[in-house]
Amino acid sequence: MCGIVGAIADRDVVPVLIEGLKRLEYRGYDSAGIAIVAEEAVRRVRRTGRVAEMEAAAGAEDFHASLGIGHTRWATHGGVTEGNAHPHISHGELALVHNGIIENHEQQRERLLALGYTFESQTDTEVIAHLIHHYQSQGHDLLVALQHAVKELDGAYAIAVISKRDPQRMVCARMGCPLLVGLGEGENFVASDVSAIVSATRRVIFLEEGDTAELTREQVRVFDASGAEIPRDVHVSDVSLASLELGPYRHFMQKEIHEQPRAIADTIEAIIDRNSFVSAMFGENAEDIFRDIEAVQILACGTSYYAGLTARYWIEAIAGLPCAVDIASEYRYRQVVANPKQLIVTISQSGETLDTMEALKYAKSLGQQRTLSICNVPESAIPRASELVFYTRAGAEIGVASTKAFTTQLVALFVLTCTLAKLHGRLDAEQEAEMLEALRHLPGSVQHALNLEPQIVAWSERFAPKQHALFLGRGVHYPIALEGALKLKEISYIHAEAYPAGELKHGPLALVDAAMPVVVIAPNDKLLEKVKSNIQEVRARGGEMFVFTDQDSHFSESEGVHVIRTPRHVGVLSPIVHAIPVQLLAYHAALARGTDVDKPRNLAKSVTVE
Ligand code: HGA
Repeated sequence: MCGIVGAIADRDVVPVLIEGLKRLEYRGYDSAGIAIVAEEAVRRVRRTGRVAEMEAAAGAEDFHASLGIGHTRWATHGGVTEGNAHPHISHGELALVHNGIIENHEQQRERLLALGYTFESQTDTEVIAHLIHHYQSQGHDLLVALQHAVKELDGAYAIAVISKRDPQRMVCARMGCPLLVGLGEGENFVASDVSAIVSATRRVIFLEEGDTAELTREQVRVFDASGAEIPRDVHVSDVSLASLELGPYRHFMQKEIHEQPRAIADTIEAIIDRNSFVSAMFGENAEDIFRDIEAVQILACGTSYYAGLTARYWIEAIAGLPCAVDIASEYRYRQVVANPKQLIVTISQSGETLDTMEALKYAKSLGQQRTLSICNVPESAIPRASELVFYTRAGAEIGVASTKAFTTQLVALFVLTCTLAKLHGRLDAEQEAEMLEALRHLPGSVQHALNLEPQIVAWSERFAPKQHALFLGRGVHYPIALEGALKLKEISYIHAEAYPAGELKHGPLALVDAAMPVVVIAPNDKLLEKVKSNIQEVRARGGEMFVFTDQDSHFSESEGVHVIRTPRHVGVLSPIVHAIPVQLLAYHAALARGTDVDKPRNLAKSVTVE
C-alpha cells in the first residue's frame, strides 16, 4: 500500500526520492508526490497515476534540493485526486507524508477548523500536518511539535515531516505502520520499506511502535514513546538489488514464479544441512513450546490463508494435532474460545498485514502466548510481536500476486509439521529421513513443473476469452484449487471460484456448461478415483475440463478433457508442486488479456490498512 521515502544529504535528493518511489511502486498505489525544502521554501509536485508522470512534472519544474520527502498513496480517505495525494502542506511551511489511517481525524479537523486552519483535501492525513504546524507555532521545535501532535492521534501512522522553518532536519514517527531510518555517510534516509533506499544504504534502524526520530545529515536520534532518547540496533539489510530488478523477465510475477526452485532451496538450506527437523530453527524456546502445545491455530489472509488451509491437512495427518485455520479479519472480531495450549501461527509475506497483526494481538490478549510467525521480511512487525519465527527465504517479492512467498510458506509449514510430529512422537527416524528426502527433491520437482510452461501457454489462449472458471481439488489439493482461482481473479480479472470436487453436485454443478472451463487438480493420491467420478459429472454437462495431474495417475485425454502431467507424483509435498501450473495458467491468461500483471487494479501488495 502507501510508501514513504525521505532523504537529507549534501547532494540533490530528488533522484533518490524518485528512485525510492519507483522501488515502492510494487506495493500498489494510485498517486505519487514529493516535497522539498529549497531556498527557504517548501515546494511540492503531485500527480495521480504513475510515479513516472510525477517525475516528469518534477523535471519540468526544475526540482532540486538536499532535503525532501516522497510518497506513493493508496487512498483510504478521500478519492484518488491530485489534491488528496501526499505530501500535504500546512501554511506553506511544513510538508508531511503519511501511511495509515487516523481514526479520530474528524474530531481533530473540528478542532483545527476552530483554530483557523483551512483544509484543502478530504484526507485524514491533512490534520496531522496542521496539528504539527499548530504546535510549531506555539514555539516548539519540529521534533517536539511532532511528539506533541502524535500523542493526539488515534489510529495507525508512519509519518515523515520537513519544514522550511527547520531546513537542517527531517523528523518522523511510527505507530502501527512500518518505518525505518537508513544511515548513510553524511546523509540519512527514512523509508517505509528498505527496498526504497537500498541503493543508497543497507544500514538501517527499524523504528519501534511509538518511536519518533530526528535526522540531520550527520546524525540520527531516536526517541521512544515517552520521549526519552533511546539507542536502537543498527541492522545490515541483505535485500539484494538483483531481487528488486526485472532482469530478462517481462514481469516480476514471471520472474518470481521462475525463482521458486531457488527460493525453496534457500528456505530449506538449514534443514538439509542439519539433516534433521530441529526446533531451534523456530527460536530459542521452540522445543519447550512445541512439546507443550496440544493444538494449532493458524491466522492469515489471502494466499497465506490458503497456505494455512493446506497445512491443516499436514498437521492433523502427520503431527496428529488438531488444527484450525481462520481468516485473520474474521478471527479478530469473533468471540474466540481461548486455548492457552494452542500454538498461534500467523502467516504474512510482508510481516505487516494489519488484519493478521490485529488477530495476533487479539489472540495474545486472550492469554494465548505461544505464538509463531511465518514471514518473508526480517524484522517486520508480526515476527517482532511473536515469540517464535520462521523466515522464508524467498527474497523480495515485488509482484502483487504472491507466488514464491506462497510456496516457501508451504515449505515452512511442512517443516513445522515435521518438527511438531517428531516432538510429539509421530515421526520416527525412518519417517524423518523420508520427509527430508522429499524436501531435498522438492526444488527439482518444482523445476519440472515449471518446464510445463509451453503447454500451459497453449491452454491460456483458450482461457483468455472466458468470463468465468471453476477450480476443483480434493483433500490437500483443495486449497491449491482455491489459490489457483484467486491467482486467476487477481491478475486476469476472470471470475473464478474453487470448490472441493465432492461439493460440485451440492450446487456449483448448476453453473457448468460449455462456456465454463473447469480446472481440476488431480494428482495420484488416495482421492484420485473420487476426483475422476467428479470429472465425469462435469463432462456429462458439457463442461470443458483442464486437468493437472501427474504421470502416475494414468489420466487420458478425451473429447473435452485436456490433461497436463507433472513428471511424477511427489507424495506429501504434491500441493507445492501443483501450485506452479495454476500460477503459470493465471499469468499467461492475464498476459493474453493484456492486464497489468504486476499491478492488478485495486490491489496492493502489503495490506497495511483494515
Ligand atoms: N489515509 C491516508 C493514507 C492511506 C494509506 O496509508 N494507504 O496505504 C490517505 O488516504 O491518504
